[in-house]
Amino acid sequence: MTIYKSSFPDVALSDLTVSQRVFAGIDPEATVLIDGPSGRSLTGAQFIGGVKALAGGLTARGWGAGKVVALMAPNIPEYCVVFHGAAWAGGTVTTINPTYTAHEVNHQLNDAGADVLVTIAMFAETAHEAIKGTGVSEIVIIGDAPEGMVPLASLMGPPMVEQAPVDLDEHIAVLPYSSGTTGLPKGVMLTHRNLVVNIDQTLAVADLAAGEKTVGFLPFFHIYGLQVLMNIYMAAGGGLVTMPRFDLEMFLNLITQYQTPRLWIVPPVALALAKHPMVEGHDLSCVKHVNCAAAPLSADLSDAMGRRLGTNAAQGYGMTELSPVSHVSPYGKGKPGASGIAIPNTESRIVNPETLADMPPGEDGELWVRGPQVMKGYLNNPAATAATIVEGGWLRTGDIAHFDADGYLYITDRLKELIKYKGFQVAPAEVEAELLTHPAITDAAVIGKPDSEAGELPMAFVVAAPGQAAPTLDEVQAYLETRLAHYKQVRVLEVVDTIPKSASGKILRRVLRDGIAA
Ligand code: AYL
Repeated sequence: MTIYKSSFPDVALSDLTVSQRVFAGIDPEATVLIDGPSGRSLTGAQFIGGVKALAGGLTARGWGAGKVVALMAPNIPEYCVVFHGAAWAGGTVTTINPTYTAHEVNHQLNDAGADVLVTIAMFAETAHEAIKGTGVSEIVIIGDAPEGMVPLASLMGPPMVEQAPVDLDEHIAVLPYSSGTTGLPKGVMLTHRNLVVNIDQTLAVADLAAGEKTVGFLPFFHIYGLQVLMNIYMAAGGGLVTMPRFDLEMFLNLITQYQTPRLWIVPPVALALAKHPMVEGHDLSCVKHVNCAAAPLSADLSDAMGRRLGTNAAQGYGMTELSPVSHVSPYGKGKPGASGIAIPNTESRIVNPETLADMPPGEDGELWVRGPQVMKGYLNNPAATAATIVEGGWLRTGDIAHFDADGYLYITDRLKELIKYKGFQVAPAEVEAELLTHPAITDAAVIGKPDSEAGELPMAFVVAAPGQAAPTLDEVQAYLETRLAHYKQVRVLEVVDTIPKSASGKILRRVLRDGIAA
């Protein structure tokens, strides 16, 4: 067995909950949360006070310890109050993409066993539709609530002074969704231990300074925004300027307004920073370090962005199932095309996915990772958990990679089905299942088609039902619109006679991928 160990000394496991850990890094007097568009802000004391008051109110309403709070909101300061309010009360938060259709929200509410749904007025209608047939009886609205819904402000009760007791290794603090290596999106069970150790592992390397501010546009419902921006950055004493949705001009303005030294981005934003003419009109000399993660960033693009900003362009690597960080590029030490080096307490292997033999150094194989940040498992899915976390506690990432002589990780391919559209996960199995409900489609397969802007585009191969004409791309899109969020939409369609499958009936995605590359 060839094990690549982190070059950093281990960090000790701390016995704090995620909220206790984040609060420990916060200066009560400092401005810690700022709503980008309006400038409305919270000090550390206001933030922590809000969390404790909400924890009190959630507990009084029976939505505290042991309950599941579904949080479906854009990035606004209250997002962080609700997340930590539920955690402080001993609950579990499942994070829902606010652009989801009612159909998708309904599925996640049921799968996660949600007890209450917190959202904003803009999504009240979707929420109302989505809770039908679920365990959610009430909808809580951040801001002014429509008739029949509960305003978040009304839940601000007498504060819960102490953290509700939880088992750090067993209690699920957050339940984001990820499709992992195969199949439908699954609830990823992350414990307080997972989240807290990943904060400490990352901060041991990241060298963040208290009092810095960054612009937080990466959605908090995804593990990148949730952990890296919200928890890790705030635990380091940083201030978050939140943006409810990405807008390049506002992003650039906020960077200069708050003199942001570091940015956390995804590849499509790297492309904009490297190429978009709008960047010319802004003085971004305050930016010293840019971390890009969640999807591949080519050495060329990383170089182009670094040159234009006059900064070090670096990558991090990880996945939801890793809380999410396993590899980062320390400050000023990004290597073009590389995804970083292992953070403390983290071991890696590069394994031949068929024979399970370790590959010789420098050669490509499947990346396996072991460390205290590995998830507890997939919710209600022991089979998927067992296929992903194998003997010895190794997590099979489904990514193809190698290490160079300096211990830098290079992700070169993806073994798993997952499609990344602008850094967002699209599970082919989910899109296929929806396509198969279309009356004129008898079989379907979905793969990612390489695209310079989005990274990959969901591309569907469909077989027409006997005696029927296959639907056009427009028809497929109109059909999927009410079922799937925009980013999962089929962007390319090919009608075929059959879908290539193995003897056991598995779609041969590689054959389809090779076919479009030819
Ligand atoms: P999920 N290069 C190539 N592919 C990547 C990279 C990268 N740097 N980072 C992530 N991926 C892909 O759960 C890879 O296929 O988490 C991986 O299995 O939505 C998958 O994305 C995981 O997708 C960090 C470190 C954020 C990690 C993250 C979260 C990644 C997104 C910040 O510093």
